[in-house]
Parts: sequence; C-alpha cells; structure tokens
Amino acid sequence: MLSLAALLSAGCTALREEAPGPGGGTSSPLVTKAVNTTKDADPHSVLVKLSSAAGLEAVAGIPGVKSLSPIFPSPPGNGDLEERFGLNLWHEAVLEEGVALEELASSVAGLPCVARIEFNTAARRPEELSDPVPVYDVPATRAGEDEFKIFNDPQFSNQWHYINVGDKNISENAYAGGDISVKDVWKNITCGDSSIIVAVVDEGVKYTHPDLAAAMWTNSGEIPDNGIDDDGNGYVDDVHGYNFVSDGAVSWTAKDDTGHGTHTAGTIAAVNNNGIGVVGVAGGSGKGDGVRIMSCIIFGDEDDRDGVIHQLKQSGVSVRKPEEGTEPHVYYVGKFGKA
Ligand SMILES: [Ca+2]
Ligand SMILES: [Ca+2]
Ligand SMILES: [Ca+2]
Repeated sequence: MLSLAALLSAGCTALREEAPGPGGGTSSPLVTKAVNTTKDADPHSVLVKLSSAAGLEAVAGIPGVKSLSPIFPSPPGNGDLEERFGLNLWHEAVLEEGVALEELASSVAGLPCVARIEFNTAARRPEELSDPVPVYDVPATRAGEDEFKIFNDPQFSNQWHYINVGDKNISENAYAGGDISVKDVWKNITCGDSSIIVAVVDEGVKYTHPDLAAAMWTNSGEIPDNGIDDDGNGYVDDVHGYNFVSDGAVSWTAKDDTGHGTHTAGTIAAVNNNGIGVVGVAGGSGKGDGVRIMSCIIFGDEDDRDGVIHQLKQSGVSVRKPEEGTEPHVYYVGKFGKA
C-alpha cells in the first residue's frame, strides 16, 4: 500500500495534464482548475485542493513552494467531518520570496493530483475592492399584473429584478427580461429547500424581522443570552449564527452596521407567500420550505475583523482567518463544479 502511494506520488510529479478545451483544443490546467482569478488575491499564497491526500508531497516539490499547511486543521474528534466535506484535501501553499503567483499556480495546477486551485482572495466591503462593482444605469420597471400572482407578498410587484416584462407604462425604457430569470426556476424546479443553510458572511442579520424570523437557522442546543456555550461547540450564544468580530451572539445594532446583512438575507430568503414584505430568491413557496439563514458577522464596530473565526463545521460552512498579525481575511471553501 505504501509503495502504491509512493508510485502515485511519483507519477503525479512526472505527469502533466492537458485538459480538453472548447472546440476540441486544449486549455491549460490552470484555466480548468482555478475557481477564480488573481484579482485582489494575496500574491504570496495560493489555496490548493488535492485529488487525494497522497498528492501533498508532489505539490511540496514544486519549485517556489515554501510551505504547505492544511487550511482546516482538524480538532480531535472532527476527522470524519473534515473528510466528509473534503476539507482535509485543502492546503495553503506559501510562495518563496520573489516567485510569481500565476506562474507557480500553473505549475501546481499541472499536477494530476491537484483538483482545484483557488487564489487567496479576501472578503471585503465593495468599496475596498481595487475595481468596485459597477452600477449600470438600467431603469427599474415593474412586472405585469399576472406575474404578481406567483406570490402574495405586497412588495413583490416592486421587485422588478426578479420578473421584468418591460411594462412601458412604468418606464419607456423598460425592457422585458431585464431581470435574473428566476420565474421559471420557481415554477419548474424549486423555490427553496429548508435543509439548506446559507451563511450570510456580512454584517448582522436582524433575525427578528417579520419577513426573516421564520427563515433563520436555529441552533436548538443553544440557550440564548446566558453567556454560556450550552452545546459546547466553542461558540457562546450562537443561536442564529455568530458574531466573529466581538465573539458573541448575532446583533444588528452595532454603530457601523449599515443593514447590509439583513438586506442580503432578505434577497436570499425573505419568506415567500406569507403576505408580508418581499420575496426572496430561495424563500420557499409559503410552506416553510425556504432555505435557512445563518448570520456570520465579520464586519462591525471599528472594522475589527481580527475576531473572524475559522470553522462552522456542524453545518458544513467553513470560514477561516490567516495567522495573527496579517490582514484579516475570510476564505470560503465549497463544492466547485466537478470537484
Ligand atoms: Ca454554542
Ligand atoms: Ca448560550
Ligand atoms: Ca415575504
């Protein structure tokens, strides 16, 4: 068995991949394996997902790789969970001084034992990005009356970004289809799934909001507001999520909280068809079948993101921060396509 592992490792080092590209040609392994680009990425490190743990040695052998460390170190007793989500296969490769990031990433991606490459980008407020997300001058218009009948939420008619039929009575510039084309998904596929938990990694979510309360993920093992980690998962009073800035329960009243977490949660999972407020993309059909929201606060008073933590494994959500003394980052590792 050991010799087989050694053979696989050696083969991994020797072989380079060429992946089929569009039109029958080939495209570079980096193109096919990278889940993002170097934009706003840390130039000194890259995240690597192995196909199997046996590939670690081959990655370490790539010239320019200074060190490799697991992104999600496994506390005792959590090994099964790590493997279940494939978190044990993710490693952070730190580059030697002066090594070009993309060049090294290409070499690593060329190893057959490497399944995915993720450049080490951070979660930032939009205004902190080097190239802020553009806002296009697209007229807001309303959907037609018939379309409103999908859900009974009073503000649905104003959510033109869901369904836009180009009603010229609203705006001469209105055009049909200027929306996210979600109607057919709602009608033919799904309106949500209450077994799915979506982590809103942002400011706090107002979990008492009448259009969000029923959509919140709830930790049934935690007693709120008693200052005790009742379920022993390492987080005190984590009933609807956790405040990674101040280490405590979720709140939305911090002086720097702009309401963005609540807004985002509403877009994701405001309860649909409840006769209240708005509609969420995955807010269900009115039968309690919308996705659940977990509030993970990483922005707050004084933007002290040093408090951001690591892993919410009990739900399959993983968040981590780098070493002390470096700029606080939050990284996400999920399921990427055919991984
Ligand atoms: Ca707890
Ligand atoms: Ca508690
Ligand atoms: Ca609603």
